[in-house]
Amino acid sequence: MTPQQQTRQAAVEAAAYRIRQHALAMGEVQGQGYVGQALGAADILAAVYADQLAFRAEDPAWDGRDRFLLSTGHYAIGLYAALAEAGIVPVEELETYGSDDSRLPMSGMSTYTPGMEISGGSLGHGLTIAVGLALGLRARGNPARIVNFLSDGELDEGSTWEAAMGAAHHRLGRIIAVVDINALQADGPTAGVLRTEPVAEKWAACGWHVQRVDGNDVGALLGAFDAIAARIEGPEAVDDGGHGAPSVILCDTKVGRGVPLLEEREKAHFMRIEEHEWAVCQEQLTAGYAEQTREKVAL
Ligand SMILES: Cc1ncc(C[n+]2csc(CCOP(=O)(O)OP(=O)(O)O)c2C)c(N)n1
Ligand SMILES: [Mg+2]
Repeated sequence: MTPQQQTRQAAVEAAAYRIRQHALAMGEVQGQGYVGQALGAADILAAVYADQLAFRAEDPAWDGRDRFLLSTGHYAIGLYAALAEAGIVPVEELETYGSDDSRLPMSGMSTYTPGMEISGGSLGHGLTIAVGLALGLRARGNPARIVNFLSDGELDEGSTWEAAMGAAHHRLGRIIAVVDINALQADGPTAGVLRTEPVAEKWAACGWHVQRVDGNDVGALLGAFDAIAARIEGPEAVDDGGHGAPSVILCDTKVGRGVPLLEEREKAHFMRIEEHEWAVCQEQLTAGYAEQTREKVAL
């Protein structure tokens, strides 16, 4: 790894750590919530917001911004943490998460929160919106990219696959789907709810450029985004004014990642965490990050 790559990766890892800290702090206000998903997806959100997306913190509606669509409304806690890290939502506001009159409701609402592009509580709609948005942006000559964050549960939805076929058919090369495969859904393990594997082959059959990575490995995530950027913008680019195969990054992640106490929870979809456990969670998170940083220095 070059020193530049090291610096870049360390910056994203630091952002992921702060996103996890924020998510735990928000969860503590309510005593419960979708904390496991936020911790699991923190590395993806950090790679997106600290490294990939073009945005203006002071002008979230700037027309040149890349669009980040959170299909999974219940992951909003993770996105609020990332928006705070990005400077779009004030850090002090995070403690209002889930309270009456807060701009940060438990399920993501585009009309409430700056930087929240869509309301995503009804699963399986993010990619359909991405298709319409990509067609509209291309028609207007706007080269913005659209990153749609999906969960593995959303692969149970027919609308997701209709949109996947539509994106490939219309050659919407500026769409990047990022799927958080945490192997979990509300009713239990994904493998038991509906067998969606082999997932990579399904996306490929729909006409997508497919990569599958460890979604808790920042280096692997950045590599996957770089490969997509090369396809869209580099000297070898196959993207012709926004016409190309759309890209998907399948991210295998661990619910509760970074906090061993939560990684082992059985009822992980909606976690209830005892009052005395929150401090333990923050301590475990900090200890893990310190360890990770020390290992990097030793290498
Ligand atoms: C269309 C639709 N069907 C059902 C639900 C109810 N629901 C809420 S979360 C969830 C689990 C979906 O799987 P996933 O997003 O992978 O869950 P997680 O990884 O967060 O546990 C379900 C079925 C919903 N919100 N929308
Ligand atoms: Mg899931």
